[in-house]
Amino acid sequence: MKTLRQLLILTACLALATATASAELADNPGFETGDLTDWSSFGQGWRTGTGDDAYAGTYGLVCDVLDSHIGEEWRGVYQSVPVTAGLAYDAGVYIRTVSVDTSASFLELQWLDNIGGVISQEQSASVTSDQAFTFMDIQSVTAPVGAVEASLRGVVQMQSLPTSGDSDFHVFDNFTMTQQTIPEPGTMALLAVGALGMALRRRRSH
Ligand SMILES: [Ca+2]
Ligand SMILES: [Ca+2]
Repeated sequence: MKTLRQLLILTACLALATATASAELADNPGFETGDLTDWSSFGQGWRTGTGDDAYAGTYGLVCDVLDSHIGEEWRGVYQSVPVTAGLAYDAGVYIRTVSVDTSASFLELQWLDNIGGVISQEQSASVTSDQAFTFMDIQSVTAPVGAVEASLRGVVQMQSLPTSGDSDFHVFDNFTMTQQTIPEPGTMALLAVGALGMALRRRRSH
């Protein structure tokens, strides 16, 4: 009976660890409010779209890069999520691009200290040509010493003004930011199997 109790406790721990791993830190990550609730933006061209502009749900976030956007090199959307220094995180977003010629987009994570200063930053690969919705990610990065928040950001860079009437479009949906668990669920499962094996062997030898 002791073995069964141990197994139940380990199973409960495992379930808890798994639940923690999947907790989404970002609010309104898929823009299903139909607007930029919980997000801030800089630069021109941001709006929500429907239909092909949604990877999931009804809405996605679009940045129009128009031939009228003179001098608007950098645009972005961002929100801050709480982090713990020393713990590892995964971040990502689905990006779709249409008619991209003179602009690029990527996912960015900025680690912020307790007065909002940027300690360091990480970026995904850059999208520089047209693609269907593709998961662009920053995997397994550790919050540095002093970090209390991460700014989760979708960034668009207009390298030069589009030629007349040839706008570029960058579409973002399903941002995600999650904390990796310590120990990871796989490790917990191995521990559980090991403990069960030892308990069974002990019982058999008696
Ligand atoms: Ca969505
Ligand atoms: Ca274009």
